[in-house]
Amino acid sequence: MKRLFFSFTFTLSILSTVFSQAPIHYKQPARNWNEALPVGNGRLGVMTFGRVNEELLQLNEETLWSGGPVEKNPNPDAINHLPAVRAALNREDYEGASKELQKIQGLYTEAYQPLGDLLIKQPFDAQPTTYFRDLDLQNATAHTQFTINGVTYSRELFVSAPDQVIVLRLTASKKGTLNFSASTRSPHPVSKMIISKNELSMRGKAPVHADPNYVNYNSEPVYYKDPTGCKGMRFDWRVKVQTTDGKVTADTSGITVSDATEAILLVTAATSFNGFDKCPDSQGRDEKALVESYLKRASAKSIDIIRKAHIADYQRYFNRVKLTLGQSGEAAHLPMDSRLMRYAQMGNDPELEALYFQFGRYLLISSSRPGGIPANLQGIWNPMTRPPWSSNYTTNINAQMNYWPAEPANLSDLHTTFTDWIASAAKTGKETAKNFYGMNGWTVHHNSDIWGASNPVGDKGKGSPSWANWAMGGAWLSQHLWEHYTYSGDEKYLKSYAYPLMRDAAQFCLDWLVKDANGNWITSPATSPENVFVTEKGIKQAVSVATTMDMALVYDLFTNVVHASEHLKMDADLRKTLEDRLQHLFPLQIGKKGNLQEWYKDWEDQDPQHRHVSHLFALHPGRYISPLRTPKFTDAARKTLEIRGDGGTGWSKSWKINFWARLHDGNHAYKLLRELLKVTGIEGTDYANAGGTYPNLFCAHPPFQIDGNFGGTSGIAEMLLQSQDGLINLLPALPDAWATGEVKGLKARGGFELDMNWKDGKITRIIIKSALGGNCRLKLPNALTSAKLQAAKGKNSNSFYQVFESKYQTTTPEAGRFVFDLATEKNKIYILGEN
Ligand code: FUC
Repeated sequence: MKRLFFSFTFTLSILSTVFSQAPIHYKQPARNWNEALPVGNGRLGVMTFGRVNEELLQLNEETLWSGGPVEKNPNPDAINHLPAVRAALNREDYEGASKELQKIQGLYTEAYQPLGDLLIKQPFDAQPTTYFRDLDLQNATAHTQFTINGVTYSRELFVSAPDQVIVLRLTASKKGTLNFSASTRSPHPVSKMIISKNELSMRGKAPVHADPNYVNYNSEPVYYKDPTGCKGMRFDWRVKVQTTDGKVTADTSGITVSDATEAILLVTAATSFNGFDKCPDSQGRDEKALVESYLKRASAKSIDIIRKAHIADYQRYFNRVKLTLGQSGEAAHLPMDSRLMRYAQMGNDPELEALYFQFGRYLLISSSRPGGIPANLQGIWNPMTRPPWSSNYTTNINAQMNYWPAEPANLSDLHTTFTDWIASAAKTGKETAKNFYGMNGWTVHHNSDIWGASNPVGDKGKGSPSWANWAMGGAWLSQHLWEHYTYSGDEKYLKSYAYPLMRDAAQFCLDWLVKDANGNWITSPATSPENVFVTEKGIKQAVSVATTMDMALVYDLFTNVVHASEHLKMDADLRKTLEDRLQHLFPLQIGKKGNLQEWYKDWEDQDPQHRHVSHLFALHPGRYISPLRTPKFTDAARKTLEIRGDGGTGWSKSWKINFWARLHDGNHAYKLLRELLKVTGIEGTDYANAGGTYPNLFCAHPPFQIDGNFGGTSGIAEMLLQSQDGLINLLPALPDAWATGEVKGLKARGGFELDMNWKDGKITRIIIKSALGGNCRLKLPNALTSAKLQAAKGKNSNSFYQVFESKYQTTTPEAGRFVFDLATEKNKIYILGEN
C-alpha cells in the first residue's frame, strides 16, 4: 500500500502536518520498551515511545561497548589440559572430561552499551482527543500525532545514513503553540555542556568492563576506571535545535523551545572506537571532531533535503524486494497490537506475514550498514548496561541467524558488516588457537563482541562447558564468507579476502580432528550447544566426542574450502588432505527412534525438546542433508524435528521454520510462522518455554532478541526459493495459505535475481535477471511452456551450483519432474510464462 504523505512547508500562517497511518500503527503510546518503535541508520538507533507529555527517545550508537582489545592469553595454564580431556574421553569418563575442560576457559566478552535517553517534555493540561503513532517501513520514519485543545501536534522521526543524524521535527497546527524542553540522561557518568544557545553536548565514557547479566559473584559488575588509560570508550552526543520560529534557551538541564509552531532537532553521537585492536581511550578516534563534522554538515541543509536523501538511501535497499502473499481486507487497517491479537486467534492476515518479512529487512537495513559493525543480539537497540547475554555476538546460532536473510532477501551489501567483522575474530582466534590448544589456524568459541573475542568464556573455570567450550565458531562463521561469494560471484573478494580466512579456519579444524579407534576423524572434546545427553548408565553430561553438529560443521567448511580452492586453482595439497578427511569423517547416524542422532552414541537427551537443534545444521543452514539428494537422512531429520516438537523460543522457532522449509513442508513451516507471530506481552526472561512477537513486532526470546526476526524473514525466503541444492527450487515449501502470490527481487546463488507470480500453487510467470550469466537450472512445481527452457540434463554446469557428493547421496537434484535448464548471459533478463 502506498502511503500518503503531505508536507506543508512552514510559513508564517497557520500550518499543519498531516500524516496518514502506516500499517504498523497504534492508538496509544508505548507502555514499555516492547511497544516502542525502532528506527536507525545502521550506526545510530532510537526507540521511540510516542508519549504525549514526556516523549522518551532511547538512543544507541553501535560502537559503544564496554571494554577494549582482548587479552590474547588470559589463561596461560589452559594449554596444558587438552591431553587430559581427550584421555578422559577415550575412557568414556565424560564427567572427568568436563571438569578438565573447564580449565580451558578464559574471560567473558564485553557488553553492548546504551548511550542514554532524550526526553521531550511538552506540558499539556488536557488529554488528547485524537492520537496515533506509527512506523512507516516505506520511508523508515516514525510519527506521533495527537490533538489537544483543538491543536494537532506531530512529531516526525528518522535517522539519516547519508547525513549521520537523528532528525526530530515537531510541529503544532496552531501558530505559536509548540512549547517543549529537550533534556538528556545517560546511565554512564557524563558531563553536560552548553555548546551554544541551541546546542548541548553530553560527553562520557562507556564502562571499562561490564559482566554478563548472568554473572552475579563480583561486587563491582560494571566499572569505569582503567589505570592504564586503555579501556573505557569515550563518546560525545549532541542535541541541537536546527531551526524553529520559537524562542530557544539552553542550560545544562536542557534546551527549551517556546511559542513555536515548528522545531527541528538534530541529534548525533560518535565514539572513540578505532578498531578491535586499538585502545578505545588512549588510541581512540577524536569523537568530538566526528560529531562536529556530522552536525556541521547536516545543519547547513534543509530538512527537506535531509529527508529526501534519507528516503532515497533507505529505499535503495528496501525497494529491492516486494512480496504479496494475499489480501487481508479490513485487518490490514487495524492497529498493530489488535491486529496481532486477531492473528493469534487464527485470523487470516497474509499482508501481516508479508509485512513481517519486510520488517526483518527493515531491521537489517536499520542496524547493519557497510563499513559499520554487525547487528548484535538486539541489533543496535539496547537500553541496559548489562543487557541479556551482554547483547553480544553469540556464534553458536544467534549471530549467524542475523545474517541469514541478507543474501536471499537481496541485502548482500549489508552482509559485509558481518564478513568484515569475521576478520577481527579470526585475528584474535589465531591467538586463541595457539594459546589455548597449541594449534594452527583460527577459531572462535560461542561468544564474541566488538573486540573480536574468541576464547572459551567462563571466567577461567566458572562457565559450563556445555556452552563455553564449543570450539566450532570459526567453521560456522566461514560459511558466511563463502555464501557471500556464492551469491555475489565477487572473485576478488573470494581470492584476497574470504578464501584465506576459510582456509585458515579449516587449518584449525584439521589440527583439531583426531582419529578414533575405527579410523574415523572425530572432534574431541565435542558439545552440541547447549544440550545435555543421558548415557545408558544414566550419566548426564554435555561433553563427549564427534557430535553430529561438529561433524556437519567440519563437512560444510571442508567442502566449501575444496570448492573454493579448486575454483581458485590454489592449495592442491591441502585440498587432497581435506578430501581425505571428508571421506573418513565420523558418519551421520540414524538412531533407534528413526531420528538423526545428535550424539556419537544413541543416547537420550536430558531435555528432548531443547531449543537448540544443533545437529540439524546439516539440513539448514548446511547442505549435508537434503530431500533432493539424501532422502533417508532427510526422513531422519524430520523425525528429529518431530521429537523436538514445535515449541521453542523466538530464534528456535525461526530456525524450525527454516528446517521445515528445507524439508519442503510448507504447511508445517507456516504453522510455526503463525506461532512465531503469536503476540506476547511477557516481560522478563523465560528462554526455555516462551517466544512469540511483542506488540512492536520485535521477536520475544523472551526477552527481546533480534535473531528471531531475521530467522523469520529468512524462513519465508526459504519457503519461496532455495538454491543450495544444485538448482534453483521455486516454491519448494509453499503453504496452502499462500496459494496465490507474487514476489519480486529474491536472490539465488550465482547472481540470479528472480520475480515470480503464482496462482493456485502453480507458477505462472518468472522473470530472471542474470548478473553473472551461466546455466540457470530451475525446479518448478509445474510445467511452464517456454521455448527457452530445456529439460535438465546431467550435472548443472554452473560453477555456483556444484554440490559435493557425500556417501549419503542416493538421488540427484535433477531427478524428478519439472526441472529445466535455461542458458543465460551476463546482464540479460529472461521472461518465462505468461506475459
Ligand atoms: C544461546 C541460547 C540462548 C540465548 C543466547 C543469546 O546461548 O541458548 O537461548 O539465545 O544464546
